[in-house]
Amino acid sequence: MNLLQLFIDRAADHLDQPCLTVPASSAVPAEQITFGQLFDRSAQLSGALVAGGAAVGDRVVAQVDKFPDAFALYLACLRAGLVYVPLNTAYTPSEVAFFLTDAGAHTLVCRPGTEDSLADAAAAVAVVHTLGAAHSGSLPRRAAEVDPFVGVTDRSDDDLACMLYTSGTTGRSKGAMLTHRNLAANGQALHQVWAFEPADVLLHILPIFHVHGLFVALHCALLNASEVIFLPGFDVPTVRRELLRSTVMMGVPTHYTRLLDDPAFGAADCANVRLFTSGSAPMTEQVFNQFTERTGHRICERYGMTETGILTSNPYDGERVAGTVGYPLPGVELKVLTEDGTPAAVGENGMVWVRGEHVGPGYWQLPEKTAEERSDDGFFRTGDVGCLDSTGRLTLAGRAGDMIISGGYNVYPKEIELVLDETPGVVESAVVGLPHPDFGEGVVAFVATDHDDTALTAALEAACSEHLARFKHPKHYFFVDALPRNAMGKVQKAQLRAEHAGHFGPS
Ligand code: MCA
Repeated sequence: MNLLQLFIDRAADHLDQPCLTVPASSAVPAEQITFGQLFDRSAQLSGALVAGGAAVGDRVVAQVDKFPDAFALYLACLRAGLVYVPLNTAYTPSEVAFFLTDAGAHTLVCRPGTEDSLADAAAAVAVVHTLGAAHSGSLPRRAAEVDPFVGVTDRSDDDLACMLYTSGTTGRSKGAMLTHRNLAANGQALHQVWAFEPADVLLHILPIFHVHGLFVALHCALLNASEVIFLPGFDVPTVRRELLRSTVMMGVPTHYTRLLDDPAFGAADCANVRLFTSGSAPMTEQVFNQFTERTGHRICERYGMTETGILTSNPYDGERVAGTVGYPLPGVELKVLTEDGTPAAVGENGMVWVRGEHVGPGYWQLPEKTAEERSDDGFFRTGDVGCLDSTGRLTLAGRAGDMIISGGYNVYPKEIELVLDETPGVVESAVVGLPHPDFGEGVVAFVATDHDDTALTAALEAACSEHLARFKHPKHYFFVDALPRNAMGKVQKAQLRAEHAGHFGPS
């Protein structure tokens, strides 16, 4: 079944009710649209995409800001059976070029004003449209000229709905494929375990180009026909103001840290809230406990991945334990295996494997990589290490690889090292994450060189600006004569992390 049909069915009795409310702010105009208007808008944008020649199964890549039309664009793709591929707005033209080519995209939808900088990248696609706030851009203009696409294209559960790129351990990003079934199953499971209620109002503070903001948050709201307060970004005064009439907020740990940094933030701000959830990065027990002390709320930490959606959650009606990510969602089979493939004992760390309807079919056009991370009986190797307690509650201990999570964004050191190593004067580099009070982990680079530090810093920053989204840029460079290596010749990243753990101050 097409996922959009599920949303339309759930909202059938609520078409006149507010769906997305954008409060007045400096970033985007105030706006409110109902469920009926959202679905109509998706039909109009769908009409424009199809008029441009996009056909069922074609990939539509979007790099757009956050406003109601941007969400309608996602639904427009579902409607016409197109595969929606959202991109982080921080990605540079060279990163976008890779995604367009790799996805074999038919259409690019970008921000008004970015067409020129994306012109080279866009040579790979048949159609380029722009989409901006307040219905600006060529896509809305085209939509006004053509007939809306009012039907909902038949899709089987196993057809692709979306593809989201995750950076790779090899430095090459992979398109994680997600089907209509994967998204429907995950949305319904979360809607159930987080006990959505008719009067819920969701405060939406996340970007809508990742699983967390686009699927976890918005699918729950759509399945519940709930109003969403749709903030273009995160700033503490606006969030405090809008929390007053919200019942649910989903965030990453950085959001909670920033709220706690405001000494005036407290229980009165949260009087109407029934649920705070956190994910995308580990939350420290300190932040969890401080939040409880200040507000009386125990944040519900949960765990997921782009490839799988959300896998586990602390209970809604049971004990939410700091530092744990709770129990598998309905429909998720989860096991922890030791290195020799046998089940880990209670409390023993091992690799987390998962299976179920939420788990996507693999990586776009990478059958070998897909097979590498899957067992013969269909379990997906998450790459996360953790242990189960005697009740089946999961605690994560870390990742098998050296991925960094900065403010909820995954950053793969290899991708950055490849850029740094290309810079003249660099012998080699090692990128690691160090504890950071705001972002959880902050990206830093150790650069082996005999060149002048100042000139080299400028060259490295220039190289990063050209090739990498800003959140991936090292926030500090350490220049060294040589990188520490073990007897096998492997760079000792753990040693670098330990020696410089206090660099960004207490975390
Ligand atoms: C912004 N900057 C960052 C980050 N975000 N640097 C490192 N890590 C970051 N996450 C930098 C910018 O480049 C800029 O640098 C400066 O900080 C200020 O930028 P601004 O846009 O104002 O940042 P912000 O609005 O303060 O953003 C912080 C944020 C944002 C709100 C925490 O990063 C965010 O929305 N994170 C959520 C990510 C998320 O949704 N992840 C879900 C992935 P400069 O000043 O040098 O120019 S989905 C997932 O992981 C799975 C499935 C799951 O389980 O959820």
